[in-house]
Amino acid sequence: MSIVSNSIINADAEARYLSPGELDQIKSFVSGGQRRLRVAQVLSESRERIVKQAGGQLFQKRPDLISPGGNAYGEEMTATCLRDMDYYLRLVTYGVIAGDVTPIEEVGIIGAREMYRSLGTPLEAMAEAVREMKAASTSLLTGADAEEAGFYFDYVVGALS
Ligand SMILES: CCC1=C(C)/C(=C/C2=NC(=C\c3[nH]c(/C=C4\NC(=O)[C@H](C)[C@H]4CC)c(C)c3CCC(=O)O)/C(CCC(=O)O)=C2C)NC1=O
Repeated sequence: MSIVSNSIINADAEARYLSPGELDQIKSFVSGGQRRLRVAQVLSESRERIVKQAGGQLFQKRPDLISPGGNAYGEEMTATCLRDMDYYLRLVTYGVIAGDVTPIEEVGIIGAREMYRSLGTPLEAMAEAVREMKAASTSLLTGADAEEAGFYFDYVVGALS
């Protein structure tokens, strides 16, 4: 789940102390802690704005999605679509905090492609939605913070593509 718990589980399985290499990795995880917390906080606090802005961009590029016959057509379906975007934004904040994609993968990626296929939700449009959230988010962050968040958005885009 995170480098700390993984290292401890691995070390304890062999009843040994953490190795210098593991301690180095944990040191770098800890020293990036302030940044990860800051990024997750910005994303959490701005979630409504990010989803709204990204949703607007998505439907402008893909009006077919909210037109009759589109997967997100109608008030209820559009709301479900925006809800899914919020789900992925939330999972991105988990990844940022953990410094690891595993929490995103376990909750939102495994089985997701099959699920969306069965719902008739176009995967490439779902990936585009996440790309738009990345754009909306990284405009609220600077430099290394934007890069940190960008890594997790890119992971979701790649995994849904
Ligand atoms: C946290 C992990 C998690 C995920 C990821 C998740 C996704 C998820 N999205 C769903 C539906 C849906 N998802 C969408 C999303 C979209 N349609 C589009 O055209 C767009 C491309 C896109 C928005 C960007 C829509 C429209 C539905 C409803 C489809 C339907 O009921 O026919 C459903 C079916 C059940 C329901 O309606 O709630 C699930 C399970 N649920 C979870 O618990």
